[in-house]
Amino acid sequence: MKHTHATRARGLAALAAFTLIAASAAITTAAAAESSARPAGPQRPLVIGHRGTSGYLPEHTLESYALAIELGADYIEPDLVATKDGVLIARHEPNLIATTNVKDLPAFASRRRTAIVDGVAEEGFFASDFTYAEIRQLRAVQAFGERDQGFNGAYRIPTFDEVIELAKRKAADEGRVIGVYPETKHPTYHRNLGLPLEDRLLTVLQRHGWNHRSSPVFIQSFEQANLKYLRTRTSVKLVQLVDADDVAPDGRITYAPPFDRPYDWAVAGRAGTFGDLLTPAGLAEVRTYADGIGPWKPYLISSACVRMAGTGCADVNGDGLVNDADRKLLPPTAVVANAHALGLVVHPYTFRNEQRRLASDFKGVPVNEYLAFYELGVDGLFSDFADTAVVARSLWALKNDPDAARCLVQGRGSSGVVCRGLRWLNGN
Ligand SMILES: [Ca+2]
Repeated sequence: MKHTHATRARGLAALAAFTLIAASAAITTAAAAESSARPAGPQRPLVIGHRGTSGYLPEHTLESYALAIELGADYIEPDLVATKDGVLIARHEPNLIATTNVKDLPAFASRRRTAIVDGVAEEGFFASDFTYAEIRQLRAVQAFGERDQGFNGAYRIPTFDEVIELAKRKAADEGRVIGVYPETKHPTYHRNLGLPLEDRLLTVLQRHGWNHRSSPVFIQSFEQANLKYLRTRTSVKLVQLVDADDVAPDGRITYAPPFDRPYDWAVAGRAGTFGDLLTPAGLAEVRTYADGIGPWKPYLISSACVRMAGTGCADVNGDGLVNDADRKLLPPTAVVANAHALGLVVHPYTFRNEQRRLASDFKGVPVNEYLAFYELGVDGLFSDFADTAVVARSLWALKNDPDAARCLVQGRGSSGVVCRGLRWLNGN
């Protein structure tokens, strides 16, 4: 999960979001009068609301998750870290400094310290130094400087319990399945603190009746040993995340600590890189304990500099910045096909609307990136902007489902079944 700099295009994204909210509200009202069932057609890829709809609202808040659902996400994605008293809360990192207002609260000034997370020293405020009662005093902030800061301080930090309760409540409201896609963050780090995540996570799922094979739940991890452990403890679907450090000018994936391999491999002295998990042999190993892979998207379609300047990419679009917009796509890899051959689902991350994050081939239109990956056959994807992912999926359905256009215009498929609206196009 790369964090680079630059700004642009937020206004356009916000305008698009507003238009889509208005449009989908009208469609939903019309569809509600008559139940609809989707005729047989290609399976729709899942839209996973990454940290909720973090493109618009501060990540990992109930509001961010709820908006993702309203915009059409099938799953919401809480990252999980543990408090001092062992409560699982939704945060991207144990360090709270970038995603909350904790540094502005004098009561907690003395909690500031340096900690080692996966071998890297970080300064900040760490969840394991706070009780859940104290966490409740914090408020979330937008972690990406180029995104809207206007909701900073408005929303509190939810527990995993609350995230599941929200998913169930919204599912009942909307009459469709809404799942959760929790990530165990830094499992080795938490285990070393005496706050292991795995059994706590299963206890919460059990409490809500979601600790079984058919639960709308995927558990994800960048580490491997804790997924193997979870496989012995639960039948819930498991996903191996596959990270890397960067992409070289020629499109090769690069590896540097701590993004070179699962951290439990580093601790155990196992050599190799994340990329080893995606070779045929690596995928076969993943198949022994997991149901799918969550690869960083360059593993599926990488990109190279359009033109070199020194040792990096030239600023070919002349905007004074060097980023993905100065790259061109390379042919897709065989990872999707190889994973599917073993029965593994493929859910790449992370899809984002900002212009600087889009390869030149996409011509500044985020929908084009989604279409490329849907066409490649992914089973789902993680998006910061669920509405864009959903609209792109509607277009994909129109291209790939012979009944989709007929349904869109006439409200009935060739079999006579009622099929209307954006929700039908999206398979729910
Ligand atoms: Ca540029």
